[in-house]
Amino acid sequence: MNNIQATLVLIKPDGLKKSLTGNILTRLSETKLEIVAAKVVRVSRELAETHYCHLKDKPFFPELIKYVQGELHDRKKVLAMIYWGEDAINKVRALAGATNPEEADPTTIRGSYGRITTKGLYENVIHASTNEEEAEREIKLWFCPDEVIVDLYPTNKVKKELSLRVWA
Ligand code: IDP
Ligand code: MG
Repeated sequence: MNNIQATLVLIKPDGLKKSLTGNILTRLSETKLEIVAAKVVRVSRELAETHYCHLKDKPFFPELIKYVQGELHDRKKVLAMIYWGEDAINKVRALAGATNPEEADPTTIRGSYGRITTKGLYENVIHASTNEEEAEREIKLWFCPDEVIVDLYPTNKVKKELSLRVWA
């Protein structure tokens, strides 16, 4: 009981291109989890490759990197969010459905909206962390501590001389 977790959710470029953001957020709201961070991200190659580093030896890796960077959908962005609350990781994974959209239960997000491309890539509209270790790695990769409204992991304070862009 009381297994409070955080999980990274990405609405991938196909989800954005298909105008599924509203539907997906509505589905995710069934979990009663809280959104504690959200932003639109233009995904660099480095971010894409680091996020999917566990798949770097797979034949579909180059296509996967293009996919998450939005090069297959002319939508060079993803919506990145952190969902937080009781059993967040499994709750979101259950709603997302299986990795292969053809094997995913048709009532899940991937089962409803995903497809397999002619090149064999699973376009499955959403990413969700699979376990606590992966969630921590991914959240730290996609978000800085100050972008999250709750304290998830220990932080350090560093003094840096920064050159920031501000509104003119
Ligand atoms: P997950 O997204 O369900 O956690 P992962 O194994 O982490 O699945 O794979 C990351 C992404 O790579 C998947 O969401 C999907 O877009 C793609 N992918 C995974 N396995 C395959 C495959 O066997 N063929 C084609 N694409 C795949
Ligand atoms: Mg995964």
